[in-house]
Amino acid sequence: MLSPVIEEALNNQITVEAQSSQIYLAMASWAEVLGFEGVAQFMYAHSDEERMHMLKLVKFINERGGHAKISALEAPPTQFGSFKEMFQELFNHEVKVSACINDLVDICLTEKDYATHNFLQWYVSEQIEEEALARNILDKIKLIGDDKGGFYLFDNDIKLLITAA
Ligand code: OFO
Repeated sequence: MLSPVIEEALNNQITVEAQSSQIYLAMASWAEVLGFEGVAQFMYAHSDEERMHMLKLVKFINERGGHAKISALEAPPTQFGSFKEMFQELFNHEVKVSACINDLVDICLTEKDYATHNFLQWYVSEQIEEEALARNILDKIKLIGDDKGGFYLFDNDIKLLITAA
């Protein structure tokens, strides 16, 4: 059984994951309109992954006798400046999500909810991977600079980084 404090904290995380999915979907659409098919595919896949993170929470809350609540989301931006800015925003966003997960883990320890603590370890590992991936992509973009040919190759190569959700 979930305590009301844990249930509320997990419900807040549902919104965080859903919001991430929404932001990445907006990024995918922006990249697609600009004709960057690889970046668009990568971001569509990333958006799906975040939805999967959200669903995992929904199932967990309901299985543990709570009620997963689905709330309204903020509209994400429609323009992201440059790809460097877009990936910087993605990285910053993932850092914020990691902080939310860490806070959640902390609440579990205070509440002595070791089952939820155990469940959240998957998210802790996922955040390490996602931050590393975003940092890696940003480093590549910084290397490319204004080189259009480099960007063409990058758009092609980024498809290789798509992981199965
Ligand atoms: Fe990339 O954030 Fe989910 O967990």
